[in-house]
Amino acid sequence: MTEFTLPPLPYGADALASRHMSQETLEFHHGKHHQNYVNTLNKLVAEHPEFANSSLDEIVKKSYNKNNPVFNNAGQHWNHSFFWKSLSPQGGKIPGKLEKKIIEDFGSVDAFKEQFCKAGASQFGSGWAWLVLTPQNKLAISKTPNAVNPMALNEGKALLTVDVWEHAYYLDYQNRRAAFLKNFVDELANYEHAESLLSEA
Ligand code: MN3
Repeated sequence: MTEFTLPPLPYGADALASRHMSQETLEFHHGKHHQNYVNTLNKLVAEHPEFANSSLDEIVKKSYNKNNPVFNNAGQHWNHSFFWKSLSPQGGKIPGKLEKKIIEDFGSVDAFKEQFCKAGASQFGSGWAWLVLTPQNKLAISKTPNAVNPMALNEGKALLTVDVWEHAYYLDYQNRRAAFLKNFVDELANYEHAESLLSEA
């Protein structure tokens, strides 16, 4: 049977503190919240043999709108694993190829950042904002509630995400989600990783 594990952070827990995501936030978010989704997913998969021996991607797709407890934990495991890769201690710098595509599809880098932040700010309650490459090969912004992601919705390939649930920012920003999102696009976002996914597509 597939046993899912918590992926280690791709940087130290204190590596983003100078970019306004504290060690305490990362330790709780990764070590407690994400670990809990992994543990619950393993327990649920053991109880639902139809998901045994499936990859995480397959479980996300098969359980969406079919088995909410499995989907919620599989989706959150997928989304958080992707979120850690969407952050970087050298974040905020947009490499050339991605910048060119952003300007083509949004008009300007500022317009992209504005739309991305607006999506995150307007997601009521918990959820995610995404930069996606659509099947038509266009960049697009998406927002999803709770554990939902672009793969479950068949919206295209996720390039970048930010968690807008309060546990992602409350210790550092209290209720100021807009300030957290602005800091994400300017200081934290791993655009190098987004560009590498764009190149693979
Ligand atoms: Mn979270």
